[in-house]
Amino acid sequence: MTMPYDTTSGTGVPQQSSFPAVVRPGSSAVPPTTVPGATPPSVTPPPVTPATPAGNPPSAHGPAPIRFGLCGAPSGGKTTFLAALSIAVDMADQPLGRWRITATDDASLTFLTERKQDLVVGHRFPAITNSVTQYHWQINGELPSTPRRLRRPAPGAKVRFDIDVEDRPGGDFLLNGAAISEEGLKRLAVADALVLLFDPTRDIGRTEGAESNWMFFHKLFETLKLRLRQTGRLDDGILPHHVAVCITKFDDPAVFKPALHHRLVDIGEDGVPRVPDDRAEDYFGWICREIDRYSIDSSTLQFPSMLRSTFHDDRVRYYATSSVGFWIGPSGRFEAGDFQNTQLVNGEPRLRGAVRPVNILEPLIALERTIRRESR
Ligand SMILES: Nc1nc2c(ncn2[C@@H]2O[C@H](COP(=O)(O)OP(=O)(O)OP(=O)(O)O)[C@@H](O)[C@H]2O)c(=O)[nH]1
Ligand SMILES: [Mg+2]
Repeated sequence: MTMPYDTTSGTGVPQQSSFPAVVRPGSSAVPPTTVPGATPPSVTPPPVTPATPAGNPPSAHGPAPIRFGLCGAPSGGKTTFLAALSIAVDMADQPLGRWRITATDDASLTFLTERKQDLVVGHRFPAITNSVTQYHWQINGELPSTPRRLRRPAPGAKVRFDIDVEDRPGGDFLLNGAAISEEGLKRLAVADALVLLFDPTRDIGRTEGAESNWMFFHKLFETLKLRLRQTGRLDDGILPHHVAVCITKFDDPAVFKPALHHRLVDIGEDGVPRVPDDRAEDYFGWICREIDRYSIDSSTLQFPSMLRSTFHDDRVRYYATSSVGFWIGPSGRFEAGDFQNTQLVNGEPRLRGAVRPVNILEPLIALERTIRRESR
């Protein structure tokens, strides 16, 4: 059972009912704590693997991989999302079930181990992505027991799926010139699922000339439609993908405080603040409308309707996600007055404490379950 978080009962959270201007660079409208004299951030570039042809051949060792297209603006949190995935897998427990992740090639192993180590030990975020890399991971899990009458998998059903995902610089999604190769576009067009990262901190307090999230998606979607139309796979003008819309950086005070104030956040039995699944679409609509109130153009407001006209309604799910999660202090539980898990160190955003991902593994499991169910 979850409880709506009550901001009126002396939790100590500062009142903040609407979005303030964002201070850039960095992601927080509320500048994080600065720790002087710390070491500079990691600049290790990601490993580069040669491109393999788009396609979804059945693996000799199991079911065909689920091809995910990961899309989002620069600094929107794509690489951190992938880096936090293995931590989310390690930490998963009831009600999500128990899960494991295994790299299936060297580049994916290097990313998994080095980026995880950066987050866990170095408290560092990944460096800006400047090249395209493909990653392949095998995910194994055991779903929690659920009553058969709900037509869900049998108690303790074992699940396995392989992820095939490409990480690229966010600027590529503007599709200026040949930013994404024909091969890359084909890969996105034939992907089973799209994971779309909407970064609210990009749109909050945006100034003239700064591109909104919408700019990184609208041309992409129209281009994918054209590609699929050319191959006869466009469905009544609608893209056939299953979609997880991840509204990122839920832990950022500029996002979290207004959401808390508007009673969109529940605290689960595990003590983790979340937007409940059945209110996540409302949360997205709300955040876009709130941002629009102070926006220099109408592109943020346009985002939800763009999704509605691009994808099948029943194939889109929404998640308030945080790759790094919330700070837990000496009390051992979430405190509304002290929750921020990032800080500035020598001008660079760094983690303050342990990574506790929120809704990072969940969208992938839900997409896999839906895709497998539909393919039966
Ligand atoms: N508060 C908060 N900040 C985050 C989170 N994830 C990422 N960030 C911040 O956003 C920055 C960019 O994250 P990346 O994962 O590198 O973003 P990206 O989409 O891969 O960016 P490009 O590689 O430039 O396309 C990080 O350096 C952090 O400062 C999160 O879960 N919470
Ligand atoms: Mg990146």
